[in-house]
Amino acid sequence: MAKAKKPLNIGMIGYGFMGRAHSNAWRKVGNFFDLEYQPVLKAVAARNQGKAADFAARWGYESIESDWRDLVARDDIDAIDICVPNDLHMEIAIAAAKAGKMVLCEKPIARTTKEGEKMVAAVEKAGVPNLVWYNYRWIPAVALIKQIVASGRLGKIFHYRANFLQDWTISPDVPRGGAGTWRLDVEAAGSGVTGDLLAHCIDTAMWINGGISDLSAMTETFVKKRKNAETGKMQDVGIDDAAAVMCHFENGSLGLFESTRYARGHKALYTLEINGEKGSFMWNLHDLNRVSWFDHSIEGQLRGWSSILVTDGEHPYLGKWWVPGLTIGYEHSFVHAVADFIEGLTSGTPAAPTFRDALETTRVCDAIIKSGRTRKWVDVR
Ligand code: SOE
Repeated sequence: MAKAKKPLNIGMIGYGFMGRAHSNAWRKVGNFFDLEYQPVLKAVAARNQGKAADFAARWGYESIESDWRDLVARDDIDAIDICVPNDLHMEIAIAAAKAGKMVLCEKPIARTTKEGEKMVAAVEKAGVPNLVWYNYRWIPAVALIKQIVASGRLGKIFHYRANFLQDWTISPDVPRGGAGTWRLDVEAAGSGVTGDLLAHCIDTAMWINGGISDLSAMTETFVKKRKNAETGKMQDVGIDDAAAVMCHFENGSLGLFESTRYARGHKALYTLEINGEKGSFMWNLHDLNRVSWFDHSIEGQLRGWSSILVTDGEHPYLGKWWVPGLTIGYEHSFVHAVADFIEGLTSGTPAAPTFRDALETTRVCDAIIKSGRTRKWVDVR
């Protein structure tokens, strides 16, 4: 008979796109991974009671709260999952840590490095487990790249490049503020594509290729005024619509990054490539189960790019799913995040990225915004 699992009571704050992605992960993880703890969807907090009740009914939360503070104060909650706009991350995370809760926070950790530093201090002072949901790390093909690069198989690394391209804000009618479109409100988001999209590329890049020392960035705001979703009045736009960055990594390699919401035709195209002395990898989100691999050690005539379908039991996480050859999707990255987080509770080795790890990404994002404004190279530290 399967061993009884300890409950891990989850308090979710927010019910948007990420609230759904995380709730799905909390629900599924125990069906596929053998873990000491079983997540229990205890409560969801949101200001709109009707929407919170609908969300709770759909995803199986036992109860609802209208104020996140009441959720944080509850004795029956072990972990707080923050799925609300960036301007609320700091206050909630600090309150949750003070209440002794584990804290999981949507990316980016905060609007600025300063806010992120306070969050890191709070969770570390309280000694509570913490995680930031940079979900693309948990795509098996990306995790495979990380493993092989870490093994030294690529030799010296020369280049890392990544793009994250979308096109959903081209229309000047998209408002500033509101559900989903809070990403266009600099007060709520902190920055535009830099914190929202480029942050994913930076997180994966530093995970695979190490820290970034200095950078030079070009940022642009194509639509300068948008309607405020609440007041209906036209307002200046404070976010970056597009960003292009060149940087040095601490290992001596060069980085190139681009993100935009103005690449017509691209909905969510995240691509990455790493080139080393002995080999290279390429990956893109639209073919997320595949990795292209070039191995220079193979004899000349047979040498070339090969395409690995990352679905074998020996590939990261895949042994927990179906049988070799059967693919998985975007949502599985969140399930893997939860599996690693819970595994970390048992092993005592915290899953990454912790708040401290994710703070480094925000530090780089802040340097990008600064460089875009000043048109100068910026040291990250
Ligand atoms: C923006 O459209 C967005 O939803 C980001 O907020 C997510 O982090 C990214 O994974 C997909 O695009």
